Amino acid sequence: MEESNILVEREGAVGVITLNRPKALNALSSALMNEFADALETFDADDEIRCVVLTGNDRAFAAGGDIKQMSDSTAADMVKRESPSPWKRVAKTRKPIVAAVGGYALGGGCELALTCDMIVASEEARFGQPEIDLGIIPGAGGTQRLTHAIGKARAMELVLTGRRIGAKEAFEIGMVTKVAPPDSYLEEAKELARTVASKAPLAAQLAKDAVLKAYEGSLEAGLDYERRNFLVLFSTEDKEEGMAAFKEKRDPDFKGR
Ligand code: DAK
Repeated sequence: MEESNILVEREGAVGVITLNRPKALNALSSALMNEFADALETFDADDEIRCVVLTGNDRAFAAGGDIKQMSDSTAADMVKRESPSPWKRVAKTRKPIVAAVGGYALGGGCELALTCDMIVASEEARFGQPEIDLGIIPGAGGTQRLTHAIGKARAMELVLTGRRIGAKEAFEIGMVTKVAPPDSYLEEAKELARTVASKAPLAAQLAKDAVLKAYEGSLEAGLDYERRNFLVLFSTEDKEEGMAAFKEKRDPDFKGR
């Protein structure tokens, strides 16, 4: 039987979702994203669950969108996979979500962590937006949420160079809430979730809603704009070259076509 892409557990009022494609470093295939969005919506509708923890494993929270799936995808395939968009469904969750990031949170993995409401990172966590090395750009909020979180100067550098940063730097620039030792980051994320879960549930949901409103007016338009640019790049030769190079474990030779 095929293993599930996610694991779902309940720990009292805290729902825990674990990304479960360890061999692919939790690459976010469309199947995984749809299962994750379904699980999150189920928790969101469940009065007994008051806060959610999203995690991966110690090597990878998620190393990004599934490059092997995307390398064969045209812009049309990508548009179809976005109707409806699992990413938008995740962003619409009313209950607070804590990301517990153990290892790599790259590309879509970094964007997924940024879509959560707080990030507890292991000292070993690595964040980055390396899409530029594949001939594409972030397509799930990396140009928008990251810029809101850390400012234009730093976001621009990370998005244009693909540089990976460690947990300490991510904390210092305001990307993550808290850094914890590798053997306790998950427990600390759960502890944070239990604290949130002990508060008045409606107040917690409306507090989240109000904090997000601090930038959401322009965020929605920004996310749509980013998604369009992202999808357009799926019709370029550079995207074919960048993703082929990843699969063949070599450096890409971009031609600007
Ligand atoms: N996709 C598919 N497979 C991946 C993967 C990925 N993102 N990342 C790693 N893997 C696979 C590797 O191919 C390898 O598989 P095998 O060769 O064993 O079959 C296995 O996981 C272990 O990886 P490595 O052998 O590469 O492990 P290393 O420790 O040497 O390196 C690494 C770890 C994380 C540095 C490296 O794997 C890496 O650079 N991974 C790619 C990181 C990346 O470029 N991420 C960005 C992907 S683009 C969307 C919006 C957004 C997105 C998608 C859709 N919509 C709005 C529709 C997101 C796009 C992206 O994230």
